[in-house]
Amino acid sequence: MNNEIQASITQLSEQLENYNYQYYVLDEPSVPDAEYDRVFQQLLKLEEVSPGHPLANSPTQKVGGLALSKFEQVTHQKPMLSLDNVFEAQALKDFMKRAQDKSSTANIAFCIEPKLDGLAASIIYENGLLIQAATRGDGQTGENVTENVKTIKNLPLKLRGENIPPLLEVRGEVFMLKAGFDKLNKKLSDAGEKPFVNPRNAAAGSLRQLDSKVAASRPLGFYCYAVGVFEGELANSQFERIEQLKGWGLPVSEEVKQVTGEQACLDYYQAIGEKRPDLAYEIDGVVYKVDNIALQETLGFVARAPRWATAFKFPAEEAVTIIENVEFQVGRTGAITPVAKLKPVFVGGVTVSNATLHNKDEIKRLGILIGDEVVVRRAGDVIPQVARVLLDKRDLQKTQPIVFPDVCPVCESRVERIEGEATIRCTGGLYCGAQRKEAIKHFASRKALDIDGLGNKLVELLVEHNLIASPAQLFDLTTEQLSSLPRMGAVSAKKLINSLQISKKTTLARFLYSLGIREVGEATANNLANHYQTIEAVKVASVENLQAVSDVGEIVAKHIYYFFRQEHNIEVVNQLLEAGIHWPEIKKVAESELSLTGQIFVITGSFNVMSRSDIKTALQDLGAKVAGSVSKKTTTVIAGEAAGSKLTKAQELGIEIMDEETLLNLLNKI
Ligand code: D41
Repeated sequence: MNNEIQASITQLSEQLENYNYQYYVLDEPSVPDAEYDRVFQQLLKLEEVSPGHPLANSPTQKVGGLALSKFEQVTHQKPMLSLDNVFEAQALKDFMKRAQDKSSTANIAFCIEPKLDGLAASIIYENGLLIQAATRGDGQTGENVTENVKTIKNLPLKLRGENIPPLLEVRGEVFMLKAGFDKLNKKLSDAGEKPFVNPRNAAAGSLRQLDSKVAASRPLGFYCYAVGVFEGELANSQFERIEQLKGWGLPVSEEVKQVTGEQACLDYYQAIGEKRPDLAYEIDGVVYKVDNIALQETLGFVARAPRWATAFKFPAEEAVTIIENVEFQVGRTGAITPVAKLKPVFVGGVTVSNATLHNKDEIKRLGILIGDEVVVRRAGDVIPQVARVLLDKRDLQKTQPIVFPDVCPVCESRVERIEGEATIRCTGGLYCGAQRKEAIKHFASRKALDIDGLGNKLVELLVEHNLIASPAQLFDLTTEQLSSLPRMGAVSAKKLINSLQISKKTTLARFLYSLGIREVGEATANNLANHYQTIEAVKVASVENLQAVSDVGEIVAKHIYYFFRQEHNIEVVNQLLEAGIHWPEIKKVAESELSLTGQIFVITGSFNVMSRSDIKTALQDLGAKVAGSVSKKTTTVIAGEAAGSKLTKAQELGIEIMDEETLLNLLNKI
């Protein structure tokens, strides 16, 4: 073969090996993907026309190719031992003490590694070239998975650096990256195939693909954690050996540490546990190894596990239990959530007896029945979830479907499910015990009845002391009742009674807003008030009729309609009116005369005659929308004094700009 071509193949191979090393091992990409692809294609072309190529360890071989009909058995030259476990700090301390007692040195060091949740494999390099990879199997014999392992992105097909041993067997864990796992499962589901239960199963499934092209498409990674057979000299410390492997371009976890002392060992466990959710791969504990290799040999092994290493696992995040019942919880805003009542089970370090089921869609997806055996998952501090049902364990005699309530379990108001939303909600906002606090806070808030001195804390106190159960009862409060509350003096009590009195004089728009009807904000309340002018007219309006109001679509119309069909809500509205809430009659502006309908205003700067919120209300009363920022859709910007960036932007976009005086004239004219 042409020497020049041979030289190019060597040069391009080295270039790609460097790119791979920088990208996957050092985690420092040196060139854009396109550059990598270009060099890769160049090498592919040369290899195609060169006899004897591609070589088994060419970078082009990392994409897979060979499909096997079965895997060959491989006998490990040195058995792959298993790992002992400890389940509590004391057992770890005992392990450390036993090792310390066998040593003449004080404070022996430990090499600490995260316990990767994948599967163990052995990889053999001869003269720096990857020649064989095998699964651990039973520790004696495994399967030859060389073709698949060669496709693992962060694993070199050729070692680099100085003093490479003529023979080197590295042992480590094959795992799947968490992000890649989610993507893979989505792809599998979309293709109608069964998703994997967890990244470990996905890694195992991928490694056992007979077609190495499939394995190549899977986001697998590998980290070394030990050396098997080798020829040549290696360091006499576990940690330093790991460093040596790193020096030869082999991937090792960044979290491997050399540590002395009980406390430091326990601190590591704590720290990595906290870091766990942020790691790119799953770990299920920490592995502690005596660092000194000579001491490892002194300690030897029992049965099939070394006495010089142990794993301290995190509490299991999954456990099996039974769904004894499903209850429905009403949230502060009326959302009704199904909650599984579980036979208590220890999971994620705590005993769990409830798990959220989210909504109807989730229950359908999981296919849960009451009485089912399920896998419950609690990872970190998140709420326990039902991960899956054990269908093979289902006993049809003992299971029954989950029935959603038609009425709120707290107040018996009607329950609604809005199209396009998964959650069901209680419609008894003003009346429902679960929603009382929020409803009254909203009622008293600044944009609603604006009851001075009635803050959120006080509302909570009033409800908790059973002094009020609905907004209407606010107006029956007496100074004596209020003074009986903690940190409430006679003066504050009187003041509050006074502001309650003042708040009774309001506007229809504020009143409508204060009722807390879903999706009826300030602007919609304004539009409703202008359109109907009286509360009686709003109460009786049909869904169709409501949709004639500017900005009210079918969904909002339904919210309003159903709100006024709830007996309890009507009761509260009537009580409020009886308590003396009133507003000035509205001068009807015919809809056709609403000259600002469809226009979008932005208000900026400060004003002399009208307040910003008065301007906003005035514009909204005339059918305009008032937005917070200037865009191409903005019709007019009302600019007061010291207007800033919004004004500049309006000028740039050529939007009409109006000063306060012009606005006042306009409002007077209309
Ligand atoms: O991360 C792991 N899963 C891990 C597994 C690790 N960091 N170190 C390990 N060390 C060993 C010995 C001490 C026997 C060399 C291991 C395993 N073994 C192991 N993995 C599966 C079986 C044994």
